[in-house]
Amino acid sequence: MSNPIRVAVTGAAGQIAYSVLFRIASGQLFGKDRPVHLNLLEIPQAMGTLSGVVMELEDCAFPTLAGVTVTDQAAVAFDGIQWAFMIGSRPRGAGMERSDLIRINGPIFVGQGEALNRSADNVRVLVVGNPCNTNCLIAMNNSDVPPERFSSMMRLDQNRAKALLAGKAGTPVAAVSHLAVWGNHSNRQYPDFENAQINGQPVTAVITDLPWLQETFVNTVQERGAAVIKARGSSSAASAANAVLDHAAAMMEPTRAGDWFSAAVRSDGSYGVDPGLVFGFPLRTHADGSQEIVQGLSLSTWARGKFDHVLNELRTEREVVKDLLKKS
Ligand code: NAX
Repeated sequence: MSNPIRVAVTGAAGQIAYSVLFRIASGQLFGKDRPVHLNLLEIPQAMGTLSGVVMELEDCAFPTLAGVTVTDQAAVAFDGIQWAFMIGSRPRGAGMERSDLIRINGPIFVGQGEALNRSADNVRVLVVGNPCNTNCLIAMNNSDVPPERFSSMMRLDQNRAKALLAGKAGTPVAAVSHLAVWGNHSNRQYPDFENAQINGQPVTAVITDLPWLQETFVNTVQERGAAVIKARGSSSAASAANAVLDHAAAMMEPTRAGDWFSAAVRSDGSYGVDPGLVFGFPLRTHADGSQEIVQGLSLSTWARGKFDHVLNELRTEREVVKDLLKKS
C-alpha cells in the first residue's frame, strides 16, 4: 500500500458527511490500494456527535482507513491535505432569506480559505455547503491555492436531471449524456436539455414533448431539493454524498471522449459569464487531471433567458459578499 492520501471533510458530524465519510474510508473513491487519512473538522458543539461517527468508522475496520484526526481548527484540518470536501455550514432556518444565509455562512469560508494555504500543492477543493458557488468564490478569493483547484457542486443537479430524462424516455440512466447544468446550485439553475443526448441522439429528438422539457423537467430539477425536504423532513443527504463522490471522480479521471459533466468553477469569461464568478459549466477532465470548460455549445433564445436569469442571481450573491472577497 502507498502513502495515505490526506482528506479533509468539514461538517463531519452532519448528514451528508455521515454518508460521505464511510464511502471515502472504504476505498470507493481513491481505490482499494490507496489508504486514506481523514481530517474531520467540526464546530466545538458538534464534537460529541462526531466522536460517535469516529467510533462507527473504527467499527467498520476498513483496511483502507489509515487514521482519523478530529479537530475544530481549520488550520489543523487542512494541514498537508490533498482533498478538501467543504460540506460544513449553517443550514437555512425558517424565515431565513437566501441573502441571510449567504451573510451567515460567508465568513466561514474566509477563515477556511486562508487555512487552505496549509494544504498540499496538489490540493483539490470541493465546496458543498450552501450557497456553495458563492462560498467557493469566497474561499478562492481568500486563499493562495490556485483558483483552478477549486470547484463547487452541481453534480447532484446533473444526476437528478439525468434520472428524470431517463425516466421520461424509458431508457437506462447511462444512456443520458452531455448534461450541463448552468449557473447556480439554486432553484434558478438551468439544466440544459437542448444540448443533452439520449443514446447519442438529441434529447429533443427522443422526448418531443417540448412543454414537458421546458416546464416540468426544468422545474422538477430546480425544485427537487425542496421536494426531498418536504417528503423526508430533512434535506438530501445520501444523494448529495453520492454526488460528492461522482464529482471528485470526474475531477480526477479523464472524461469519456466527447462527453462532459457539470461542476461550478471559476469563469474565464466563457459564454459571457463574468470572469472570476464561480458558475456551473460543462467541463472535461484531461489525462493530466486538468479541466477545460467545454466551448461552442449553443443555447436557444429561450435557454439564454434562463441562463441570464441564473447569471444575474450569482452576480447579486457576489454583491452581497463583496467585502469578503479579498483578492477582487
Ligand atoms: P447538516 O446541518 O446535517 O451538517 C452541517 C454540519 O456542518 C453540522 O454538523 C455543523 O455543525 C457543521 N458546521 C457548521 N459550521 C461549521 C464550520 N464553521 N466548520 C465546520 N463545520 C461546521 O447539513 P448537511 O445536510 O450535511 O448539509 C451540509 C451543507 O450541504 C448544507 O449547507 C446544505 O445546504 C448543503 N447541500 C449542498 C448541496 C449541493 O448540491 N451543493 C446538496 C445537499 C445540501 O443541501
